[in-house]
Amino acid sequence: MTAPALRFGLTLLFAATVPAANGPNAHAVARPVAAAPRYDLRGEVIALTPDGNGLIVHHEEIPGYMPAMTMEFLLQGAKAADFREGQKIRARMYESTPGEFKLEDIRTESPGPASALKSGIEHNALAAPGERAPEFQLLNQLGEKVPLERYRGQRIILNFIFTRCPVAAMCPAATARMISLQRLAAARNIKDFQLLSISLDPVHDTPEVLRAYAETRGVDPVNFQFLTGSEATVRRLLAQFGVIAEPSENIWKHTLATVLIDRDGRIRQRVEGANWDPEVFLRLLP
Ligand SMILES: [Cu+2]
Repeated sequence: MTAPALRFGLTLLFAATVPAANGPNAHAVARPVAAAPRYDLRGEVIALTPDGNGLIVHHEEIPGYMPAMTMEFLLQGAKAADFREGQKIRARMYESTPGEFKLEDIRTESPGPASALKSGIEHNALAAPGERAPEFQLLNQLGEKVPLERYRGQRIILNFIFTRCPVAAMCPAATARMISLQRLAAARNIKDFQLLSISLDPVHDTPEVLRAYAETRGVDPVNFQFLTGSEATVRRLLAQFGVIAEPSENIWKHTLATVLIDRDGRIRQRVEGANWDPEVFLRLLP
């Protein structure tokens, strides 16, 4: 392990294990914010955090301090709402309290080459409400073939996730919202709809992996399927739905979107990110 990686690992360890400022590592907790060293950061906004107070940023290596990674930041002197998925930023980052990182002096980079994340969203025509949802055939978590036509006449709420997602505010939050949507709908006796979560990491997310993921989270399989398929099929669907997933450090950096497909196969509603209110969809499922 290199020295910078070791140092960062220890920082996170302290954050997880030191409960109060009077512990054995009190020097780290009590360190004044003003004294925290600042580091220049370049990265790309992947999403706003679900609470709207921060950004999930995929940043480049910060030499001597931290390897490239995707992580959450609070903001100093800026609001998350000022930023968009896919924006390239430069900022100064610091550890405001152990394990909590902030960005200040954030500048969005001048036009330059268009970000793949941003241009992919903007140039996708099929993802918009009113458009016809693309056809597909995938496998569910039981290994059964699931053609989209199976659900013609029902409403479908569809998103893309991957089971290894390490960013709590991304796929885990999106899946938690899908589950709460399923439970709220059941409590209100709303029927004739399907929740579909397609893996954007199909090589890893086999039906068996998806089944374990669903069961661990208590998903009722009656109307919530996790789907996977060939790499080519999934990449095509991602493009057609305007969701971007790029390989990064053996996982995926990606955007999130959730769409409601109506009984006639047209996209009725689309919400970006993981931070959506289940009521946005429930009120369209009478
Ligand atoms: Cu994710």
